[in-house]
Amino acid sequence: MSAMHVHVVTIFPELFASPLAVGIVKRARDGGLLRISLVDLREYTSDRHRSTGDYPYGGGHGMVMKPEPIVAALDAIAAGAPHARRVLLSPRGSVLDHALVAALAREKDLVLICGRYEGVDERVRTFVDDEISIGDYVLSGGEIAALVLIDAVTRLIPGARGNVASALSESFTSGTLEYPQYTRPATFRGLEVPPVLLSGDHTAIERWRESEAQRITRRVRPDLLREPAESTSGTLAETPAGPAAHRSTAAQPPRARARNR
Ligand code: 9D3
Repeated sequence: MSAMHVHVVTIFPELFASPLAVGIVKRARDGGLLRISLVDLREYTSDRHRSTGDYPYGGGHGMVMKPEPIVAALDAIAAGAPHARRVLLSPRGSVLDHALVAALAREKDLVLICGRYEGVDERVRTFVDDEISIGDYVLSGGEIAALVLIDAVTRLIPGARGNVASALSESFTSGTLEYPQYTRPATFRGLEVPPVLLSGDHTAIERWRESEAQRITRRVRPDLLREPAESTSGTLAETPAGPAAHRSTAAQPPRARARNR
């Protein structure tokens, strides 16, 4: 099994060190299941000031990411990984969910492009396969979103966690939230562990866990119980033509568009 290779294009490579040096991600890297290459976007600038952003045509506040350094970095990565799936992290993307994480986890090479400033030049989208957001709130850039994506994808790489059975039993594959869990002591500050969990009756325990999971999901996330989560294999909503058009995710059935908001 050859390692999955994630290439991260960013102006802040130093931001990635500690999150990728602990836990399951560290284990996957140390075990040769995951390789991460941090690509400093400034290395692909050509002007004296190593600029990665510029003022917006038409006016407006803030700066826009210049297209040349990003596409130069993509070209350099493509020299070694011509089939890499290119993902732009952006608030305009489709929202990351388990189905999309699972699809990404099947790739050999991923390129994650982290935007900064007020966004990236629109023409960059011609060179990417997917545009992904991690939720409807504003971040300062794509880096933390890229870390979220790497973390979630790594958990699904075969062998990254002890066994594959736990991957299948994980929440969001099952369609409900998790049941309540307890460990010792049996009484903590007057709070008791539910007696059924101490009963040794494994059938009763299983029934209790299922009903608790249902009750909690109904209260917190009723949307998870209504529609079964649908597969999202691709997310590039616009630009059906261009260099990305031949890729597996470019052509989408109309229903995929609905997830793009
Ligand atoms: C005025 C419109 N703003 C969009 C909501 C501008 C803007 C704000 C922040 C453009 C880019 C950013 C930086 N955010 C990301 O790069 C980003 C992000 C996010 O902000 N939320 C959720 N997911 C992501 S993935 C990348």
